[in-house]
Amino acid sequence: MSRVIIVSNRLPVAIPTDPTLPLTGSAGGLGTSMKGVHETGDSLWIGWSGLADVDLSKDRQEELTDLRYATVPISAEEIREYYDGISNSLIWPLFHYLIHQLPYDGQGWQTYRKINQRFANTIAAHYQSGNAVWIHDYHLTLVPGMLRELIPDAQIGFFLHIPFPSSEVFRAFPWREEMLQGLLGADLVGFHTFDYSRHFASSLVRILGAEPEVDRVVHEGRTVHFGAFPISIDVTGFAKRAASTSVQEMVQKMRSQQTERFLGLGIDRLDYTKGIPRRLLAVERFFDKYPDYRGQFRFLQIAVPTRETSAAYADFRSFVNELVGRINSKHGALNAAPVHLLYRSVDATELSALYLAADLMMVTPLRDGMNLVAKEFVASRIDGMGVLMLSEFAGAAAELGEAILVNPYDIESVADRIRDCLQMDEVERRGRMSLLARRIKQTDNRFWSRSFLSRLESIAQEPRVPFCSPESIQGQIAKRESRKPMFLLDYDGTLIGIKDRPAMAAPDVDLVDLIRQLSERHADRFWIVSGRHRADLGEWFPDARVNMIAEHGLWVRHRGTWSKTVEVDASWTEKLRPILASFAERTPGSQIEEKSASIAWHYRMADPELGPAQAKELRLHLLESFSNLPVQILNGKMCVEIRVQGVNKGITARQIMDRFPHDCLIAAGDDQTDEDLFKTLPADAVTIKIGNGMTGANFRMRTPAHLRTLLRFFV
Ligand code: ADQ
Repeated sequence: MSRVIIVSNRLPVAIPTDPTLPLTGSAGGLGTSMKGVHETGDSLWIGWSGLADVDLSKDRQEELTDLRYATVPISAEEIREYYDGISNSLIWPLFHYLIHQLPYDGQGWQTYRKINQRFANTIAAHYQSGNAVWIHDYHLTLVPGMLRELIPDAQIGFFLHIPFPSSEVFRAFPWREEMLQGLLGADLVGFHTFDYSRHFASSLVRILGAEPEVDRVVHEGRTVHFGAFPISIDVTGFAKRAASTSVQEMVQKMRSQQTERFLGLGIDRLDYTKGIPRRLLAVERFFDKYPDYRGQFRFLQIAVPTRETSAAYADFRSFVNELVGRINSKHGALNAAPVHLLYRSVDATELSALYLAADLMMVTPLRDGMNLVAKEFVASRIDGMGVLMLSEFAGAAAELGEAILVNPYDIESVADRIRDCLQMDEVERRGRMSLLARRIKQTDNRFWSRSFLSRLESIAQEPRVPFCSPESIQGQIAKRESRKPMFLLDYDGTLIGIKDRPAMAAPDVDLVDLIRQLSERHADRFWIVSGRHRADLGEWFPDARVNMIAEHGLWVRHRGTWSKTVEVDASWTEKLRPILASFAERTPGSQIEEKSASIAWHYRMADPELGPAQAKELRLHLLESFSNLPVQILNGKMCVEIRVQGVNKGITARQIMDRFPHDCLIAAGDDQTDEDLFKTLPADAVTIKIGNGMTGANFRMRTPAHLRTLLRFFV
């Protein structure tokens, strides 16, 4: 595997301000999961040192370089805007669906942009050809796009550690287009679950008007892949640690000191997304409803303080304190408190011992990208015991279906589930835990990073057709010293932009003039090749010198005379008309268009997700019910067209090519029907795809305006 440049907001080490003190590890899901990649492979890790406005000593710098870390300096003021402001006060709550928590003054985007650019510049400075760059998380969403600008051929992966919210929520983000464009700079965008990936695709449709498939989208002439790569943990490491003497002794000690029969456990960063208050309210309700458990059950919450500079987090801490006080005074006794709260980090041994000592692990976030605590708990239960209660809103729920899944907002039901878990018989407990253990063993953290990186590498091997400028294509054609170029040009989306309604695509004065000049100059070698009805084309280009192929090849107009290329029976359109009419009725904004031997359903004006979904259904229905008809179903641009078999742009274009001598072929088109044409042309033809989308063409241009610039070289 090639050298990997790992990029995250923070380096995975805590660097003391005192240069004489040693580096220590830092807690957090990302660091733990990526450490393996860094320690075992050839990699460089780029991130902020964690120290604002501090110049690291020379020795410290050297120490970091030896560990293959490179730092990005960030000042205290920049941290306030980029990290506390945009990243943690805006993106974090929004992506966790806590939209009411967004600040009124969303300032700092300029700084977010500036720091992202600094990261991109630092990566570019360390980048060597063939490296894979793996950028992490919501602090750095613009970096893929910025790096793509600096190094167009770079292999760039991006992984989001938090949820990607529904497009209905994401659209509230003020810089939504810019963020999506930034992410699309990557070759591969990874999420924890398929749902997040689906939400991302839906935002691409609704916000950028893109046309993604289930796991990819063509953007700026590149295919950007996306999908689910559920993060995991070092499963064997946790199991080994759980079996160690030090952990086993600690568990014994904990158990011997425990006066209650059952221990419930919560381990989280003290973050408002983790559902700690509602979890405590559920514990309170549990004691209210089942008072026999007083003195029988103790709930221990370990909450490591986090983002302490933020006011939202400080207020949150005092709220949690109040709740614990209330529950303890209500359900406690002189010598016993049913809820125990520790604000601190625990070391690895303590963490494993706690996981093993707990009868019930409560992982009940309101939203969580994945939640590694749930997986760590399962990996630690080498005794096959313990019950995992898991929020439906944690990404981990998509994998850990044998846990007791709960809705953390339904406090009454969580209270009941606590009792169910404590009463669960040993057979069920062991059964569930063994299934969970099997599941996480198959996909540990090494599997996660390997599958992401190998996917990224395989994408890099795919052929790319990037956007070209008119000048560069002209340069290529000039090399052939052609005297008789032949032009085969599609109309809609190629010579003119796609319009909401087919009837609105009449040519502008400039285009009419350009076509006239090209037709005059190249005569029989200049052809418009369109799927349009011949009446439209004839009306728009009355000049008899303009040659054209209409209705996907069924009609040809040469020197002003229309002729049909083949006799076809189009009586089948009668059968299809009512079907298309019913889809048009059910899909507001869509409409039917009829031609001599085809019928089409256009959905450009329909809802951007409903239209494509209905199109899929229509295609399926047609395939299932009308497979005996002599027709072909075409996937046009925002349109499903059913046309007679044996007619296509390629077949007719071949006849034209054979008839009129030429020494170079130039063809351009924007949709699936033009791919038929590209396929039939010889390998040395200059084929040009206009816009995004998969293509077999050998060049790609951004818009019809770019193609027109190219054509002006030939008048
Ligand atoms: P986090 O929000 O940090 O991660 P999580 O996945 O639970 O959440 O990881 C927390 C890590 O910190 C775990 O390894 C846990 O053991 C450790 N930890 C938590 N509290 C601790 C304590 N008191 N003492 C010691 N260690 C403690 C983000 C996303 C998650 C996603 C991860 C990884 O929010 O949804 O799972 O990234 O992608």
